[in-house]
Amino acid sequence: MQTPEFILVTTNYDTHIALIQLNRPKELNALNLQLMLELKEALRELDANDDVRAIIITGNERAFAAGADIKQMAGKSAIDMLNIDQFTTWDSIKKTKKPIIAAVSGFALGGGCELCMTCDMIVASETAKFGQPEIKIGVMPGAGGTQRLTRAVGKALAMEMVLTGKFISADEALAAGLINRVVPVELYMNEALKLAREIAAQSPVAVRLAKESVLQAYNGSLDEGLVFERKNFYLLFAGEDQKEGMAAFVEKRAPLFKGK
Ligand code: DAK
Repeated sequence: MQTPEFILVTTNYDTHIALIQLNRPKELNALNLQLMLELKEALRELDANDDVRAIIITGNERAFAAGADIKQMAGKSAIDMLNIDQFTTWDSIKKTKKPIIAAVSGFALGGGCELCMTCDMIVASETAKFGQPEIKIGVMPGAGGTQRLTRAVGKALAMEMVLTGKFISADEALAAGLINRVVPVELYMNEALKLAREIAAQSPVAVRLAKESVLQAYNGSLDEGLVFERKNFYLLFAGEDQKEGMAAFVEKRAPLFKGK
């Protein structure tokens, strides 16, 4: 991949954690088309890298991302939007097999809120604000906001947020079930890293299939989900990590997982 302009990617092979930082600070990390393509490419590479077991996406203290770039979108026609086909880019994020944690501080609005909801878990600073304010600029969420927000927080709050554009605080987001945890601003990256380390210490193959199964529960019906889960559960018994994990438990020692 060419050196990206709007994101910073760092990888720590000791912890097996990769960090993607959205990096358009002056524009509050507004997600322009190039940034999204860079994010897509970075995730593709990290997903294919066996030394990476968990990925964190973050912004900066003031903003995770204040949405898609309104200035870039403002003059577009419906046919322009169709031809740009941003969905191919956005869909590739949700197809990432490795677990992704969003570490959110400040604004997570519009496409920024949709991006963190596309991640698997959200760790927030006390200063985080979540919202789908598209209604205030005459549109509506276009990257999954009406669906993922509703599933996360329920119809009443989602309807209010989507129809009025109101922001909710990190504490409200936690109470509503949108995010995993809230910590003081100086701790949110550490907290995200702690969670990533915990996940990276598990069997990568079990993590992959477990993530896929949780998403299946989230995406489909309960019956379909249960069949899907059952198949993935049996599949894990074909691998070495299941033998190692269970043997380590019986032998009262720490497991050594190889991703096989
Ligand atoms: N786009 C472009 N520039 C933005 C921006 C955005 N979303 N948000 C902020 N900025 C820019 C501001 O224009 C300003 O730039 P300058 O004027 O200095 O050049 C700079 O960032 C700092 O912002 P403010 O001066 O406004 O800072 P404040 O602290 O006063 O206000 C704010 C912060 C976050 C409340 C305010 O900036 C704001 O309301 N921003 C817009 C929030 C918003 O409406 N977001 C939703 C955008 S629509 C799709 C995928 C995604 C989407 C749609 C489709 N497909 C796959 C099809 C997503 C759509 C959206 O997200």
